[in-house]
Amino acid sequence: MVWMSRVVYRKYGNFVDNLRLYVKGGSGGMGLPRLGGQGGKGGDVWVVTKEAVTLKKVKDKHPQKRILAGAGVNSSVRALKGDKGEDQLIFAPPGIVVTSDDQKVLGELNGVGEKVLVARGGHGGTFHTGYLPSRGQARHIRLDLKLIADVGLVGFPNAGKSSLLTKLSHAKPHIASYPFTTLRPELGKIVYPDYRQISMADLPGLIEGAHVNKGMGHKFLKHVERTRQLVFVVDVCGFQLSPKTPFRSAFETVQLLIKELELYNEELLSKPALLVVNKMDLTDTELKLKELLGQLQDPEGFYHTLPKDMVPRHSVTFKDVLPVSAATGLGVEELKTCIRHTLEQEAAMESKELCRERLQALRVAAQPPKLRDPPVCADTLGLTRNSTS
Ligand SMILES: Nc1nc2c(ncn2[C@@H]2O[C@H](COP(=O)(O)OP(=O)(O)OP(=O)(O)O)[C@@H](O)[C@H]2O)c(=O)[nH]1
Ligand SMILES: [Mg+2]
Repeated sequence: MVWMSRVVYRKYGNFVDNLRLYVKGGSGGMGLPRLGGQGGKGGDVWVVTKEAVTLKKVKDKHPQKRILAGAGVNSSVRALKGDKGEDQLIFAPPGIVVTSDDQKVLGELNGVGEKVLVARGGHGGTFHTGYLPSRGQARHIRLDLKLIADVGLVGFPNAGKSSLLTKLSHAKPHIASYPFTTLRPELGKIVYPDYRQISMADLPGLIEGAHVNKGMGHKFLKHVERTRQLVFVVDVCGFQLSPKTPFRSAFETVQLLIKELELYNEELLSKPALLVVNKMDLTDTELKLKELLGQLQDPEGFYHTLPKDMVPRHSVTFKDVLPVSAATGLGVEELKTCIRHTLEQEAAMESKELCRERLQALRVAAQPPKLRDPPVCADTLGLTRNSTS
């Protein structure tokens, strides 16, 4: 057991999903009062996204976690205008959020080649500054990695999330019969016969009390914040972490998952969600499934089995409930189709909404300018409403 926990620690230790760095722009160069020379500007520090980079690599490249851009060159008789100091580029993986220590979001970099300025270089000395340069901006920044997947798998440990990902995609996550096999998010791609691809993220299992730091799934929930669909995976036979913890039925695990998501960020519950009831190859599962479906019809009627503080404030209406078996492949094709269908439905709704918004904006823009000005704002609203009705 000791050996196993060491392996587990080593594997987890390799995954870095956030990093705090000290960044400083270069100081400007001195001006030359005698000849009116201007010092060079200090170099800037940028975060730039690049393929095949991980935060672990960034950490290894900058063990001191200090990144300083070059100073601007002083003005001299040979070169009255000093050269700019060297910029520093921090290469990071796409899907990164850059924040400052005061929680201000400096940028969200989703695609390859996007960049954000994190520390500005100081100005070179000029006539206006008495030929004295200014210092570069210095601060701490935080890089937070959020995987960009279309679909996120959420479930208790051992529910079969990784087994499902293996069945649906070419990903090869580790699968085992003990809880917390998955220790870091894994990405897989579902490829359809017409070559349409949908990416899916398998996350470490959540447990009851994850919001108070039990287990480790909670800290990974940020990775589902950007997914467009959630797939809840539950073991039809229920879950028990250890003999000391209560047994939870499939219905209870669904509710506890909803509660944990709610406690993390209520907005997650507004995403379209599917419920996968796994391990349908085991015996007596039809009966258990029937019971679960009945309970889901009227969840409030069964809340009394949950601890009071774990009763969800919101109920989730699943787009579909799919009985599957990751072991035998039962229902896996239906799940594949359903995931795609739900995503496409959502995309169609989003584009309709977008069209409506653009049309609205066009109509407002077409109004005579006087009506669009702030003092007659209420009228404008009135007119806009009339024009849509
Ligand atoms: N009988 C049966 N066993 C399954 C099925 N799906 C998964 N299992 C088994 O359940 C155990 C857990 O499967 P995993 O895929 O590792 O579960 P997980 O949800 O990824 O678990 P964590 O990574 O710990 O959160 C393994 O022993 C699997 O072989 C299924 O459909 N039927
Ligand atoms: Mg797993």
